[in-house]
Amino acid sequence: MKGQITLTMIKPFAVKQHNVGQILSDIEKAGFHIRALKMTQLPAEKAEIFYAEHRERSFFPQLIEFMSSGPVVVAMLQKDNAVADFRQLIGSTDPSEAAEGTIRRKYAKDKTRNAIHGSDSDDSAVRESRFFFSSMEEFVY
Ligand code: RTP
Ligand code: MG
Repeated sequence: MKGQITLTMIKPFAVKQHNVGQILSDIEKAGFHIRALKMTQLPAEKAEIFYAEHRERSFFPQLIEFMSSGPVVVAMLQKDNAVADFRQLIGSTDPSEAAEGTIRRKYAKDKTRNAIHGSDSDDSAVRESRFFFSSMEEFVY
């Protein structure tokens, strides 16, 4: 399974803009199988754990405030070469630098309100998937 999994979150701004359906559609059309899916809201303490690697960065407080500001839609996705292919589908962190047709180019507002998260490695994908989902919430169909 490792190498075939990535974890995504549709971030609060995109959820509030009612872009969940279109973003999930883009993801499925790009060949990703939705293995698990839920809507939830992260308390700040949980967002701090999820983004712990950025704890020392200047943007960390802003990131945590934003990520806990409203509901997120979380999905565990399956595809060959999932992590790299998904980061290509979503585009650069800063949407003004994201390629035409990418999810961030289409739905993001700025570097904080950048619409969507994608795991940065296979190890992160497994850790992040376990953070949100139990094995009973995971499906191959
Ligand atoms: P993500 O983890 O959310 O998928 O984003 P990413 O890999 O493209 O970017 P990462 O370096 O992991 O940063 C996590 C989130 O922090 C915010 N950020 N702000 N102001 C800044 O310079 C800055 N740098 C990063 C972004 O919202 C980014 O998604
Ligand atoms: Mg990241």
